[in-house]
Amino acid sequence: MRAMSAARREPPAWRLRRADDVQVARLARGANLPELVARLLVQRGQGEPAAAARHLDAALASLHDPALLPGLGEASERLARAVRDGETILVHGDYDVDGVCGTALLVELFRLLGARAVPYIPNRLSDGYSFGAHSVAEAVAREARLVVSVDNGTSAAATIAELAARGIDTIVTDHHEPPHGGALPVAAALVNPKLATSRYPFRELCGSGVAFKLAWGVCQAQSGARRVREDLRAFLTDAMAFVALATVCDVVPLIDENRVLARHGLRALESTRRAGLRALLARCELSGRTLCAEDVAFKIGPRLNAAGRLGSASRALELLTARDEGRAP
Ligand SMILES: [Mn+2]
Repeated sequence: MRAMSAARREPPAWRLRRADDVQVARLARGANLPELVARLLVQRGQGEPAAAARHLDAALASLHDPALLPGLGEASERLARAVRDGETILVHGDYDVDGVCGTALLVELFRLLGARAVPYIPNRLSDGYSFGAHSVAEAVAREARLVVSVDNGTSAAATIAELAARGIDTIVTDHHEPPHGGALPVAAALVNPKLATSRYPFRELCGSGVAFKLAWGVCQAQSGARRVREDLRAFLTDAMAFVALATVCDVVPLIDENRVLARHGLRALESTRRAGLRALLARCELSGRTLCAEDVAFKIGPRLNAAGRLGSASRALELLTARDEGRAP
């Protein structure tokens, strides 16, 4: 505490990133931008006119094709089979905002597609971190034939082998670095932009961002076209609210796709009709406001994380997915 109050008295020693003045002037003139904006863009590595325009527009059209993600084809084929055969799918998240938001997103999508999907968020205090024996016990108890991980699983080779030994397939969706020197899980699909084999153009998605790209790919497969059919399109647009929450709370850099997802997701959050999210916005005194990343980082995020810190992130999940005014606390 003493260190903090001392820091508050001393003015911060800002060290500004350098920007090439010639490049700044060229961008300002070429893109018709104020010099200050051009300088900020150059400092952030967005100094080329095309990159600067993409960054400023943050248009949905600049999102990368989900098919470029490794494992996406296998994952969406396995999911189609689960939907067709009425298998129970256990969506296995993690207890922070990223894990809970991605779990909410996938459970809702799978149910929309007619699948039997059940969420599972481990208890931080009794189950410990991520995948473990508790994951196998839960999958068996729920009679799941397929586990879909969110925001974890890349390092869970042993648990995923245990699941496979019981006839349960796993689709891993994750954004964590693969284990150094360790074996990757033998899974039905590994969807992670950080895999060594990945050709995906952007590595910095959060776990919910990866889950969103899987959801999009599944929606394309279900639509039988790259252009997603109208009801699924509405779902994806709305679900971007979850991705914005996770993108900001997981502190991934707000560049490239993350900026697009955060920007459009914040708009979706402002106008959400989900009772739980509306109650949460009201509690944060943000109803009817134009939301920014700071609102998520300092007001909404900590409230969602609190449930996980106290052990049970399932309550945060319940809040995110609540559609009934009476249920939303
Ligand atoms: Mn994460």
